[in-house]
Amino acid sequence: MSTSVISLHPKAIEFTSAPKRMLIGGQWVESVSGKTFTTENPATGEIITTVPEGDKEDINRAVAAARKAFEEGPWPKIKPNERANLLLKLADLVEQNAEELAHLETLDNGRSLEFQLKVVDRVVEDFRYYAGWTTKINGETIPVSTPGNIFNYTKREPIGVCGQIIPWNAPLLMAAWKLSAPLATGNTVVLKPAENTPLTALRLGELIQEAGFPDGVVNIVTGFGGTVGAALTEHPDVDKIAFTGSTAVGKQIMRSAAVNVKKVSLELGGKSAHIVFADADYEKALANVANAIFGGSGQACIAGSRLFIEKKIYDNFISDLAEYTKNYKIGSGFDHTANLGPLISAKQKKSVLSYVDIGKQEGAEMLVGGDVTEENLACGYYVRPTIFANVNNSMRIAQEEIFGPVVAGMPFESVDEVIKLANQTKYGLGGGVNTTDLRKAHQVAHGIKTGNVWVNRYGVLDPASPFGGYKQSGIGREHGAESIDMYTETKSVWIDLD
Ligand code: TXE
Repeated sequence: MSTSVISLHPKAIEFTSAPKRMLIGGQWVESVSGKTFTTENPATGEIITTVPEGDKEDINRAVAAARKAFEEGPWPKIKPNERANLLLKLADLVEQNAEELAHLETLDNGRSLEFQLKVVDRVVEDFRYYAGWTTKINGETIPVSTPGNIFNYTKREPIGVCGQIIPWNAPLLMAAWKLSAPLATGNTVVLKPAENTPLTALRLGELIQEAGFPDGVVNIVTGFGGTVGAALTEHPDVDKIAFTGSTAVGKQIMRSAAVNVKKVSLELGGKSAHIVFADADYEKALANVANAIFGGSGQACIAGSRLFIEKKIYDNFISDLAEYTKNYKIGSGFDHTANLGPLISAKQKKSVLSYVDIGKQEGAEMLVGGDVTEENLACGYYVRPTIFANVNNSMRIAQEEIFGPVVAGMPFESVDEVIKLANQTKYGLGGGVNTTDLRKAHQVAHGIKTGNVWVNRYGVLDPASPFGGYKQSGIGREHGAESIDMYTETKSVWIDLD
């Protein structure tokens, strides 16, 4: 092993040394069936530990615990400032255990330790931000024109039991997003982590208990999407489902949620356009473009996977991008000299490489990339940063979410043309513009149909600013005040003062 590789944190070793259990009604339990499955390190293919394989019966128990906590436990009587204190305590505990959480995340998900440490900071921010909201969820008094002496006001009330299904590409961050706002607004939760990356959610469960959340307020059920995920979505006693994952599963969830007209919010896939104008700061744009697609090996819903470069600089820019990334060091997230980590699984690697083949068959030109050849990386799930030139916007590699380090480069000549090209997709999650011309920046920002647009710095996020997608990239917005709306019902109260 090279000396640049950081050793696993002792607390992460301890956490993974025993088979894990899941959290239901304040107890750490095995699955009802007793079945387990394994989670593996994508950098090596090695098994990390075993996790309970939940099923319908486990979901029934978790939903019952969440319902009880919502209706009868101390939770409904807890004052808003006490909810804030619990969230603040949790934030402190996450901060105190940042190293361990980051190590567990790199181990389970593959992305670099340096990145995961920054993610933990964002998780802390998220809990603190929504702790602040608990005491500010006001209703309104409404001057109605109804005949008589009527006083009308509104109240914001929690929805009830929320089923929160999260993916593997940002497991801890997504767990935080799916817990902070619903808990701040007084809901109870059943959280289902992705089967590939259950570890940080389970550790977070321990911290939730340590913070003092009442039993049943947060339940965590591990298992597969087709069983645990489907059971949660179909459950008649779940009031809301929030899901982050593929558009295909998002559609299925909408159908299943119809059983009892659950509230549904979805954050789905993307095929975001990243635009480079000739007037952009060239070096900064190169780094920005590379980071937007190769960060996390392209496994980001907002990945800047369609690259539009102004024709005047197209040839130079795309070949410089190829040069820039050719020397990326591929390696484990624990190797602090590596620039690009593994994909999540053998299945994901196969799928990404199949798109590389599709791109070639479609007639696009692969400038760099493809499979790794180094023997020491053979057991992990690595794919090189892959850059395609001569892409047509209607090709599959320009239209389908690859979720890997593959970018499709295309030239454009005018602002109107690039806005049109950027919008030719079923998705609408992110988009980026690199320019020093404020006018062009605003024109593109207004013209593209996406939930987020970044000018000169791709992918920045903050808990105060809404995040979500247009078109088939989703329904609803997480973060900011929009999440408060999403996790509350509005009640209108009418009082006849006569
Ligand atoms: O996602 P799934 P997968 C996209 C990306 C990727 C593709 C496949 O394009 O290549 O999806 O990844 C749970 N009912 N994104 O197969 O299946 C599942 O257990 C209820 C984009 O891993 O959508 C996991 O917890 N739940 C995305 C979660 O859904 C179900 C992030 C996501 O898994 C379910 C991940 C079902 N029937 C993948 N089936 C993003 N927007 O960031 C699965 N799940």
